[in-house]
Amino acid sequence: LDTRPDAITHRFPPDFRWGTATAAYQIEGAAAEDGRTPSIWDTFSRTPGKVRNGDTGDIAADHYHRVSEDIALMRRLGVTDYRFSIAWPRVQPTGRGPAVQKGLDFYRRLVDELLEAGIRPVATLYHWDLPQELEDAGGWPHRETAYRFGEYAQIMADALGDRVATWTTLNEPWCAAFLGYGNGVHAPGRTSNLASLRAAHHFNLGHGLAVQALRTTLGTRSEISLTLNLHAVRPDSQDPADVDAARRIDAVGNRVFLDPVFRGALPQDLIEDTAAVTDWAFVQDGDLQIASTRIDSLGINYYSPSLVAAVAPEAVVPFTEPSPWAGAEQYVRFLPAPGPRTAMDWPIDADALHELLLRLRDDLPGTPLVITENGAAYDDYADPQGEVKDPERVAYLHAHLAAVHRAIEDGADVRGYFLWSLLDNFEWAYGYSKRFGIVHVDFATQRRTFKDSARWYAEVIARGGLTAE
Ligand code: GBH
Repeated sequence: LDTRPDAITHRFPPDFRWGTATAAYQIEGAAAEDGRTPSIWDTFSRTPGKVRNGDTGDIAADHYHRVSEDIALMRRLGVTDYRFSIAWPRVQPTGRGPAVQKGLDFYRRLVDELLEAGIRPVATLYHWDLPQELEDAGGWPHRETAYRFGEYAQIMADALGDRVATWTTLNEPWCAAFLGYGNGVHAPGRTSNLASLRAAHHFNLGHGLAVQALRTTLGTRSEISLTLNLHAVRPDSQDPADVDAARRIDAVGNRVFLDPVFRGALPQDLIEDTAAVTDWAFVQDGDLQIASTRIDSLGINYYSPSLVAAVAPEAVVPFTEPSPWAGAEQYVRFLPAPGPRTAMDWPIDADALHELLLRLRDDLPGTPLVITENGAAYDDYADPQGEVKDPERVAYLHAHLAAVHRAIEDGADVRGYFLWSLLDNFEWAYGYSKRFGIVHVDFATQRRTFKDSARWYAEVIARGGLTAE
């Protein structure tokens, strides 16, 4: 390990937070243990045709039974922080009423063991696993769900309090609202533009109610945050029509959450773009004020950019396919970005992350930023010595960390980086066919093996920065 100062080409601030990230449904397994009831993802994955190869999260990486082993992996990595999510149906199986002790105990033990290991717990309350009973009662398009979420946040604030360093309310409400209720690629698999917009609003409201519960209970003793998957959207040309196509995606992909949360208002252009879908009458007086309850930082998940162009005016026809872009879909074409791609077929573009961070530096002055997810799926392979090689992942991570470093130099207040993911896991609609881990998981034996990228990340953390490559 070369720790000579002059070997380091990109040195991060000394208090920079280095983490890995996971989510409950993707790693825990134990789907019916200790009182846990089905979430919308259990129902969805058990519905034939929804998830590749019929995979489910029933066992996943069996993390529920391997907490100590997985924390030992993080010790070897040397991470300062660990971002995990809490499965709502473990804690409150019907989404209402008192908590289940055994569910709380699991997360208490996780948090205690992290603290003993000197790793800061960063907990997300909602990474997409809504209790099925709440979906049956109407799900996120239904206003009540936001209030149930606020109550669940209160339960968790009371149970774990400030032993959790950072509380994140929601992970990627865009995916949950627009892939879950818009194009139906994610649970619960509903396909309605109106439902997706109603869901988006109730995520904003539920987020605000959760922030209020956390803040009232914890004051400033924990950091309170929200994680968005912001779309780094680029117009194909500077033609005003293409620029306007990018504006539409920015409105329904990014500002639909950013504006309520940071400005207490819906974007005016989004209201106009979606006029044929809704008049937004489901937004009640005071909702946007609740949504904008002050938070301490913004989490950003970034993987790849989108390249868009305008549909020629004479070609604009009513759109009939299910879409996650309510009100924009008939006006916008998504183009394949040039250049290399990951195993997800997502284009690789670290400059787009740098641009996104500078945009947030300018749009949200005074808001600390944290990269709460970044990483890549690749098919890694074992060499004859059994070492798991993943050079493309190392190259991806190096390029993106260098982009974060450049953004910090340019004045973006980026406080930390969480690598997605600690472990190979259940990759949603792709099941186990895509591997994002820096630790390989053999799902037949649950054996964990460091990939080269894990060794590389441990060196980056130990050095506090990147070397030339
Ligand atoms: C994250 O989702 C999740 O938080 C995490 O659980 C997951 O495992 C990980 O990333 C890897 O997928 O939808 O047409 O705009 C990221 C989901 C994927 C959403 C890329 C935006 C861009 C194509 N993002 N997607 S589009």
